[in-house]
Amino acid sequence: MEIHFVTHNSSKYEEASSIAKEYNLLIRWYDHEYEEPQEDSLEIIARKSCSRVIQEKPELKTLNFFLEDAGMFIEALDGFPGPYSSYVFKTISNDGILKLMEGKENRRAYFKSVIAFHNGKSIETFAGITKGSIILSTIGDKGFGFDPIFKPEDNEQTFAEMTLATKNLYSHRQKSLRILFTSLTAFAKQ
Ligand code: ITT
Repeated sequence: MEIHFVTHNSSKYEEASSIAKEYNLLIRWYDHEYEEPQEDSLEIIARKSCSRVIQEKPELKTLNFFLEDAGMFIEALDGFPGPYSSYVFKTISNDGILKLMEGKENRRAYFKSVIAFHNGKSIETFAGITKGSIILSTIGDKGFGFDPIFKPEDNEQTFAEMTLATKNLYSHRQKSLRILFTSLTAFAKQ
């Protein structure tokens, strides 16, 4: 089965590709930058983005593909930036988040990943969550996005200190991807 991952983010593709190999699946990178609809829920954003990319790239209509929308939700900021993570990262980035968190004792946060998979006919969504905390200053130079300020629960390292293989043991994305890949391999065995 040929599966395409529509994303403009090469790090996301590398994480997904590495996990896919564990399931004997090969996923292809479909590099396409699309504008995200602004909505309150990642599920709705992912579904609407699927419909949007099909309109922009009609060849996707008959292909098996998925895309993913992720966000970081900070408890002390009532879930901000959440579904607005992309815009917030582009504008105030990690330093801006650390400023907003100055003096906050509650550092709890979680990452959520929602995959929307299009099987040529319909769209299904799969989600994964990883809880953790926002540290006091950036640490690490691997990964991307908010990785240098996020430390998953029960771990001494931030995502940005981890190798790709280690991040793939803890991340929100590996959780949603594993649900998708498990369902695809179960389907292929039928
Ligand atoms: P797409 O082309 O797949 O949309 P993107 O980088 O725009 O790639 P998202 O919209 O899903 O990805 O991500 C929203 C923001 O959250 C974005 O700024 C990312 O850098 C950040 N983010 C997403 N996943 C992350 C992760 O695993 N670690 C750190 N930051 C992450």
